[in-house]
Amino acid sequence: MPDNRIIYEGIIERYRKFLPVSEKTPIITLYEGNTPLLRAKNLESVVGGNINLYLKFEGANPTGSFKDRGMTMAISKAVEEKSRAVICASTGNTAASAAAYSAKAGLKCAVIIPDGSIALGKLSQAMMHGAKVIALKGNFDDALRIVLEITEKYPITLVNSLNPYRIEGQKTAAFEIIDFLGRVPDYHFIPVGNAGNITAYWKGYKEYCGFSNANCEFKNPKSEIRNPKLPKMMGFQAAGAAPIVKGKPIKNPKTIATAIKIGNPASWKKAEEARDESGGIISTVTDTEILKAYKLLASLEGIFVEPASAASVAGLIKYSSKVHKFSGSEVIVCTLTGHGLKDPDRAIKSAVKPKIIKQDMKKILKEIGL
Ligand code: AN7
Repeated sequence: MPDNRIIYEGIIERYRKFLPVSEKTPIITLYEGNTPLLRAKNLESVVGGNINLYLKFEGANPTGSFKDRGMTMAISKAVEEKSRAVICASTGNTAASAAAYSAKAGLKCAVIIPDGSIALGKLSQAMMHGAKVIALKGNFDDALRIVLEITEKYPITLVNSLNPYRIEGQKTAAFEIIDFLGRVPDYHFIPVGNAGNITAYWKGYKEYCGFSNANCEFKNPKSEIRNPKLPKMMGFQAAGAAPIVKGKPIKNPKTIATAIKIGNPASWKKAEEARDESGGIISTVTDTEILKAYKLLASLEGIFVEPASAASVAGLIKYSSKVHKFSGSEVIVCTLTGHGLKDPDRAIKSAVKPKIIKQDMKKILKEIGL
């Protein structure tokens, strides 16, 4: 009899050697990570050149975004450190993830969200998981400032990406890409909001390839890696919320991609380091470009993402049409950060509405085009 038992493991168990955990760390997991890295042949022809395009679909995580990788670490460490409560400011996905992992761990969870600026799916998740949801009159940057003030003065654990365990967990996405491809990509395109994720991927690529800091025991763990050169990190902000590109905080950030509607990113400096060390760029994409990529992903690749997630693909399309013609057989990865069901309003606004028809087969067939 073949042994067909399915083994589930989260990112902590899978990459324990690379993470700051010990036998004493209780592992709070929803089996996050191990997300699909999909070859995107149909989009390759839109981008042009002879590229090999892969999409890292982080919407396949348990709460529907990449935040789960960092949250399993942050919540596990909070429990290990005997914390009783956690708090975050959030454009929605961090809140949904913190609420879910806190529910699993039995921790009290408070989330501060910008009133009116978070997608319905995310809000419903935070509410259903029993978090204390506070809608702040203000934007994300105001919420983060207040949360930092609270965590300085009161015994409550910060689970925003300023919590270093979040970055540690999120770096595992880069590990998975190397494990799947057997090499590092040439380019990595990624949306940038608070800039935690670009920071995490860059750390992950460096550590896994043995270009690591002194703490990493693993030197060249993958001798079969054919291309140890590290990828260029290509970050994209929404044009109306692009503080890193503009070189100054944006007071009133504006974009339909509410997840990345952030005017003063927490990991600003680290994102610039990732850009500069890798020889990459941080640039902008307009809402129109984001929505175009959002629709292409759904219609050409069968992948439904939320608008912010499409910033990576929008960035790739823009870069390849305006800046750099890919000519060789470059390996390119785009991270798709969150699931399309997070923001049903935007989807319904972006597509053709269903037609209402009486119970008449002929009319129905005509409408289908048969
Ligand atoms: C789908 O949930 O900041 O550059 O509070 O939800 O690491 O901030 C979300 C960010 C991209 C940007 N795509 O990542 C939050 C929050 C999606 C996101 C980003 C976010 P970072």
